[in-house]
Amino acid sequence: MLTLCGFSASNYYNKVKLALLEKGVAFEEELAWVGQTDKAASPLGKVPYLKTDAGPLSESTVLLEYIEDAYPAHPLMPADAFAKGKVREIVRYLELHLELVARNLYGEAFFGGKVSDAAKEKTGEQLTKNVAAFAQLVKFSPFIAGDTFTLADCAAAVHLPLVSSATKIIYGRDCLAELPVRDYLKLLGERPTVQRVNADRKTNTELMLQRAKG
Ligand SMILES: N[C@@H](CCC(=O)N[C@@H](CS)C(=O)NCC(=O)O)C(=O)O
Repeated sequence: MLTLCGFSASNYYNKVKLALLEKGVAFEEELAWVGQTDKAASPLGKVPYLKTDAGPLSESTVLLEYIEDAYPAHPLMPADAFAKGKVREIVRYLELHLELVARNLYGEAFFGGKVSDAAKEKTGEQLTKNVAAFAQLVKFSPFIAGDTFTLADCAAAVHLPLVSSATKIIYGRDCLAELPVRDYLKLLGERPTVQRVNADRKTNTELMLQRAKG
């Protein structure tokens, strides 16, 4: 049995949850807020982490690949080695070159903090460069890596909306505006799995905000 640990407001958590739902793999969810994680399971205290019969694993993309290897039915990866590499490439760009860079803005965009003008400028420059590179890789035909729903869509479904909204709030302009992200997310939103993830996210976000208020 698999237990996915973390909280449903987390986009990294939802990336893994979406893959499990898409594959139809049975799993349980265990609520673990940041600060209440099992350090033996996730040494950096980050969510998500996964408890498996063989032991725990951390890092969302490692979890995606583990689930793919352990449960090969309903594959979310192409069989061809090169096509698989292209899916991994998109996942990496999403995490490392879009999400992680845009995250510099989240303190001000979502959590009532302040980001310095210098940090905003540097982040903006990096995002402009990285989005142009990302645009060379993605297909949107209709899925992000081509005609089949893959792990790259699980990542895109959670990372792209946050990058869009953070840049809209901070710069007054969506850094992904040149890409057909809105239509793509609408298409993904027709999937019952994405609807479930989004519904749970809303409920859990309210809970998270209540907790923050004390
Ligand atoms: N590289 C990690 C990032 C996960 C991550 O940053 N999760 C956030 C919640 S959305 C978290 O646990 N933050 C607490 C921390 O970094 O200490 C992954 O892909 O799983």
